[in-house]
Amino acid sequence: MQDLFQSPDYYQLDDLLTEEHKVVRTATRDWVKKEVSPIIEDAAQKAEFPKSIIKGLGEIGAFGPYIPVEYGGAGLDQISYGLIMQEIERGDSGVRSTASVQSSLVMYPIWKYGNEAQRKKYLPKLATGEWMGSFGLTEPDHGSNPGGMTTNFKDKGDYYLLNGAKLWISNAPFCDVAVVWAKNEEGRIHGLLVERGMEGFTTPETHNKWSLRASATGELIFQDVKIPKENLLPGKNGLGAPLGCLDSARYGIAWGAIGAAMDCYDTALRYAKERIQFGKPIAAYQLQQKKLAEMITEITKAQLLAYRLGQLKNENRATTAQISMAKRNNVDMAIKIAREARQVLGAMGITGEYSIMRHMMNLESVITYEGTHDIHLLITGMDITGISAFK
Ligand code: TGC
Ligand code: FAD
Repeated sequence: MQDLFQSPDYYQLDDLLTEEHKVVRTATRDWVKKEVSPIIEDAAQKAEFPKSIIKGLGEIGAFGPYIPVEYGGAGLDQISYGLIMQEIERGDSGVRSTASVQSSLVMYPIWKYGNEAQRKKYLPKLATGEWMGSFGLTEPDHGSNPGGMTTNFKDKGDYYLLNGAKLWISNAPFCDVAVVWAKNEEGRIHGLLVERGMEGFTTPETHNKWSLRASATGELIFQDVKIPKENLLPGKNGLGAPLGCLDSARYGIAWGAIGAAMDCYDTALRYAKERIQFGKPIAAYQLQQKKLAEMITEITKAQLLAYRLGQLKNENRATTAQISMAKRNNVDMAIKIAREARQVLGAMGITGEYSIMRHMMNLESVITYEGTHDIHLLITGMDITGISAFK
């Protein structure tokens, strides 16, 4: 499938970007066209994560874009990070998932909550993709309510003994290290670095997904796993520690979803101008123009939201609730555009000849993970009323 993507910029937002932002975006876009677009449909059809792209993701700076250079990261600002996520998700949400997890859910907690020895041991290897990471928060009985987790560890003097299970974990089947959130004997949540090869640690893959098929999802199972004491993240504990990582990943998704939406819009626009019915291109009919005009309007609004959030992130002023609003709005926008774009293509829209159906199915995961659509609405509700409606 030839990748003819042309990025929409209806409000000339490029004027707001620095030269560095544009260079980073172009490099990522070119890489996605060359390395992701030609193989992704096949990978998704076969439900295989394309491991061959890991090295390239490291080379373009997609692993730890904002992590300082001294630890192997790219040392970029938050808008560059967002643009990288946008361009990768333009190719596929599953590939963006791999980059999000590695950057914001594995490298970020090691950088923010780890000690210097942990930073030096893990971050450079994670930045190149030599090591891959996963993030274990969700459990079979605790999804939206991670504070109820039962995975636990006991202090055995020389080591910690870890027991429990995590479910729905991106990258789990092949991860070299997992950042695992578990309760100590007092019920306080801590982060532990669990390495592949530790006795009692297994990572079975979850099969039969209709969504995010080019991303590997699995379980993290701990049966009396002995964790060296130096593998505990010392810098922060309590539920706020994993939730702090989610702020960073959700921010990346707010940008990423725009990429998926842009790809669906661009595909539908091109198709509508070429497809002739009743003697005219279907783009000439008002019903199709309404779809396309609404798509570009929603994409433009989402771009503005993400850009402003990026500015606030750069100034360390973005709140959890602002990030929730952008994640929720932009993923919802993308999924609606995917559904409309699919219809513009008629029967062709359901085939793997075009990316739309793959995006549409992927976005069903994106609207659920990192906090569901409902949970983000409740976060906004709590922020504006001061009253929690979760419990
Ligand atoms: P609540 O009582 O509100 O808060 C507990 C403690 O956490 C603090 N806190 C935060 N700290 C830092 N950053 C944040 N964003 C924070 N939000 C809250 C809070 O101040 C409190 O601190 P303290 O010291 O008073 O204890 O917690 P709650 O139990 O009522 O839950 C709130 C809720 C529902 C919003 C939260 O649990 C939530 O966000 N649930 C959704 C779960 C979720 O998003 N899971 C994602 C799993 S990872 C994933 O999906 C990866 S997919 C990756 C991919 O493939 O791309
Ligand atoms: P539930 O929490 O059971 O929710 C079910 C429904 O109830 C939802 O519609 C929800 O909105 C609603 N609901 C729940 N509570 C309330 C409430 N208080 N008020 C109103 N409605 C409510 N997790 C990780 O830790 N690491 C990962 O890498 C990871 N990767 C994932 C990859 C994929 C492909 C998927 C699908 C999920 C992944 N997750 C991961 C898990 C994801 O974060 C959870 O699925 C998500 O947080 C929701 O949890 P749940 O599926 O248990 O749904």
